[in-house]
Amino acid sequence: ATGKEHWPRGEEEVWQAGLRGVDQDVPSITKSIVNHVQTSLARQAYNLDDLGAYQAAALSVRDNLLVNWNETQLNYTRKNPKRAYYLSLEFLMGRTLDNALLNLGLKEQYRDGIKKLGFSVEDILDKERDAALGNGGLGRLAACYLDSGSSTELPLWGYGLRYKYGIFQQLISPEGNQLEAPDPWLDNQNPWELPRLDVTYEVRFYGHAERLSDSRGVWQGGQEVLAVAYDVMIPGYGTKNTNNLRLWESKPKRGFDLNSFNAGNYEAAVASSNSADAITSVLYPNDHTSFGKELRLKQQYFWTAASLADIIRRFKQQGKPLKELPDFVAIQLNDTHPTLAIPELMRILLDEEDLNWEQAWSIVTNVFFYTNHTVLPEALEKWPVPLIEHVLPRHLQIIYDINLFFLQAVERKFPGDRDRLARMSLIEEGQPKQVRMAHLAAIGSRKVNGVAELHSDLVRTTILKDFVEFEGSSKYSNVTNGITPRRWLDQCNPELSDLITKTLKLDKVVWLKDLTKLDGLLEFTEDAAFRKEWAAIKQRNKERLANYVQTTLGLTVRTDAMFDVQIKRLHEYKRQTLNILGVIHRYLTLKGQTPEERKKANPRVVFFAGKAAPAYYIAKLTIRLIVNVARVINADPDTKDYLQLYFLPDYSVSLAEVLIPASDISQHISTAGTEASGTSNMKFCLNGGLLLGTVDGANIEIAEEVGESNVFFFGHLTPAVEDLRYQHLYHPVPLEEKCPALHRVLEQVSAGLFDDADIYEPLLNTIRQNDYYLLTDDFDSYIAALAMVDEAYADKDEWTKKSIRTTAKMGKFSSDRAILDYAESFWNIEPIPVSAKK
Ligand code: F58
Repeated sequence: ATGKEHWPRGEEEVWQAGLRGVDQDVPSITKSIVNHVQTSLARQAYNLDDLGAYQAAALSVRDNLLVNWNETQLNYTRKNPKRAYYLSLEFLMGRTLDNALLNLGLKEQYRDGIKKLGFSVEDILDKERDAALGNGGLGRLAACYLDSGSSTELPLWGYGLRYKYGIFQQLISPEGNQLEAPDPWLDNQNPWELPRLDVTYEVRFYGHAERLSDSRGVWQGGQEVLAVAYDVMIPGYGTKNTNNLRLWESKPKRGFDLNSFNAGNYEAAVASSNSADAITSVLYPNDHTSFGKELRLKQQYFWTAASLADIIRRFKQQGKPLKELPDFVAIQLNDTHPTLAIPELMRILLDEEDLNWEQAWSIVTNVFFYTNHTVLPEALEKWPVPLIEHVLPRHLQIIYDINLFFLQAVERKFPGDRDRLARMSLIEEGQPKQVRMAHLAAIGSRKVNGVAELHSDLVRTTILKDFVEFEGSSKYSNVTNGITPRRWLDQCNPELSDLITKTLKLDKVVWLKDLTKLDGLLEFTEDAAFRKEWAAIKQRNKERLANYVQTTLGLTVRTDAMFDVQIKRLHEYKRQTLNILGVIHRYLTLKGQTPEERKKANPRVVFFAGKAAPAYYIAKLTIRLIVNVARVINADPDTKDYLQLYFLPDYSVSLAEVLIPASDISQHISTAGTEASGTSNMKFCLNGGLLLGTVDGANIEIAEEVGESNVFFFGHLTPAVEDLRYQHLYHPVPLEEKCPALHRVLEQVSAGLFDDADIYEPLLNTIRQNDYYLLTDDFDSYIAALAMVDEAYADKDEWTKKSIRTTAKMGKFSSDRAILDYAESFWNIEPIPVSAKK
């Protein structure tokens, strides 16, 4: 503000008196909560339960967020910087209240105020439902990046969908089967969103497209659906900057079809409105498979079209010509899900803005950036050409045009190389033909990146090799993932955070915003009193987890054992099967020992949690095996003092916040080259848990930081994988010869030691037959690594030193580092702090 601007309306003093903001002392906080009880909830002290108190407290915190949000947005509008937009079909936010209090610096004040009102903060926080609008790592990464974008004061907005149902709730039947229940997370109102019923866009589907010239066309008819904006405030830590996450809801353009209604055909009257509502009704729960469903395609287009329209409207308000769009807008595509934004922006520029092809393509290829999250072939998105033609006829024409110009350019560089053209084409031949979305995302973007060094190398040398050869390697780079230390250390492990603050003699804001400061802990590894405190905190976190298991499952966990944790989506490549077969191996070994021999064993409690895609039969069978092995071994008096096993149902962000701080060792044991990065590996290590893993994804960079002597690595390396698979197919060796230990384990499962005989044959056959994920190759070294873990744990003091060193070296993995890397090397945007004045 220059100070010279004149007040837009009314009497400035009257406005300013009202615009004071929100007072943050305890009496003002209690007043505001009581006020919300009375006027927002229409309740009273007499009938207020914990849920009501949560809602009132949340509304009161929201007032603070709104004030900061408004100031931040006004500041952006005034300064008009280049902005970045993160397009993600998933934002796995978890709970908000505790995080908002932390970022606002109001935890203590609200704790006091809530206590004065007769409630406990812990009970209230526990009433909030997780916002579970994501499947796993990709969605949680998006949430961490939003936190870091605000915390580093970058002008970064998220765009996603407001699903009415998040990821399904997982129930486990008595037989051990996963059952799915809906997650109606919006049922008790959501205080964290702001409906913007005035911010709407029309989105078209179906209809017909006509070409008007070489590059221009028109698209008419079909179905029009309305996109309505809901804004979620994203507070930064230690700053007033509060960014926006805009989620779109679909609704019918007109309530219902009055003609059918008047003719008495009520079903037809609501049919079109139902189909409009359906678009944002549910998150697809598939993890690493591309399904080709029409509704999923409609979700992707609905969201990208609304987001682009919103971005362009905001840009146009500045009155600048569209050729300057890349100077003011960067759009990050979180995987290929938003790739339709590329032909959609072409359509807008060609058909609506009258630009020619070269102008339009040059804008597009300077605005978009693409992050790849997997090299697994079954996860690479492809859409059938006939489906796109039906739903988005104009976009198919544009995709064909992009392909034509692109292949002409390839042909000029590599004349006569037909195989290369076929490999690089946006269209895969076949019945039906399919559009390869990763190819479209790559050629339409300014930069392409993978999410850890090894993964980015694999992107460059395997799935996009031809593109690197054609376009040069500088476009293809790496940004290793990160996690927010606010949620994943300070919030989930407050005692450890306090100890770190006390030890480093730094304000906690300082090290939570520059995580490399953790390095300062190294010199305390030799301080026995410090180690004692460190170990005691781990112990209390283990007791907190045991307490959770006791209250939710009614089971008693012994806390004097090593806690060994594997939590992630169930998938063959993540090899939960290797882990459970390892547990059975340990059980059989213990059973074969005398009571005297057993006393030498290192007691271990193994935890699993994670959801299987509802249609993923082998993953569901793995859950069933874990549950039934747990039932048998937890009841075996010979072994139960040395080995316990738990499958914790309904894994979520909130459950992770309890499990991660309690882990002594965690497992990240994917077949080498399959896990792009992993991010829970970083969370465990940040909380002083050691890592047992394969040489894969970000495990490698974690080992580089903490030193190989502080991690437990095993298994074959990436370059060996292809060869081993070839051996399995063409020179198979009988399992009893190749890996007798594993053979013995499989025999016991087949024989019905844990469940009906034969139930697990389809799962065991994946190993006995072609063993694509290399369990038979890695089992022996896995068992050896587990033994090394036992041996290391026997020396508790040495183990604590490793734990401290691990936390101390995790600075690199802050999502602040990652988001600043995107901002500097890709987006070319800068921090825009909201002025400090209140
Ligand atoms: C994950 N991908 C990677 N996809 O597997 C993991 O290694 C990485 O750390 C993480 O991304 C963040 O980069 C992932 O979570 C999904 O969940 C998709 C959801 C939509 C359908 C396809 C899978």
